[in-house]
Amino acid sequence: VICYIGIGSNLDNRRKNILRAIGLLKKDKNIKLIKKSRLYETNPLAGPAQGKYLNAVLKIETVYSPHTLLDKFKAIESALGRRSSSIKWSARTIDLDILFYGKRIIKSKKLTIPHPEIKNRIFVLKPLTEIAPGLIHPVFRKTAKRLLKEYCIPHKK
Ligand code: PH2
Ligand code: MG
Ligand code: MG
Repeated sequence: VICYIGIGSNLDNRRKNILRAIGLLKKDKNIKLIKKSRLYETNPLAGPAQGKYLNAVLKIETVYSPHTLLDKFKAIESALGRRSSSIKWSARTIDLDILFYGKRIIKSKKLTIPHPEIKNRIFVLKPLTEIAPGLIHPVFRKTAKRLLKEYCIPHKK
């Protein structure tokens, strides 16, 4: 199954954290890295005051189920020293989010796919459009490029 993954870091050596996470993903025989966007430096969106992020989006292929993939990502996050915080959207050494899992729409206690915040997050839409401009969001039925364009619409006078 083709999946798109959001990756971000705003603590310690951000670039190193992201490269290490990608290295661990590549090591997994059940995950194939197909494409990766550039790294983007982005202002923190939501949450308490915190430093800027580096963000990227990856295209992978995997045979893991969505929940197994989530568990693998959590294992990589803790291997890279991510501390669990009670504060929502606080600073983190590494964050791996499943954005899309094929065309599947999933709503479980642990997992909402597509990721519910995609359309509100420039730090996802920009790198996603770089690597997959024509990718269609299975809920909104719009391409990544279109969602990026709609993120900020000029207002008529
Ligand atoms: N992740 C968040 C909250 N805010 N802001 C930026 N720029 N990049 C992120 O990856 C990010 C965020 C929660 O996961
Ligand atoms: Mg996140
Ligand atoms: Mg996350």
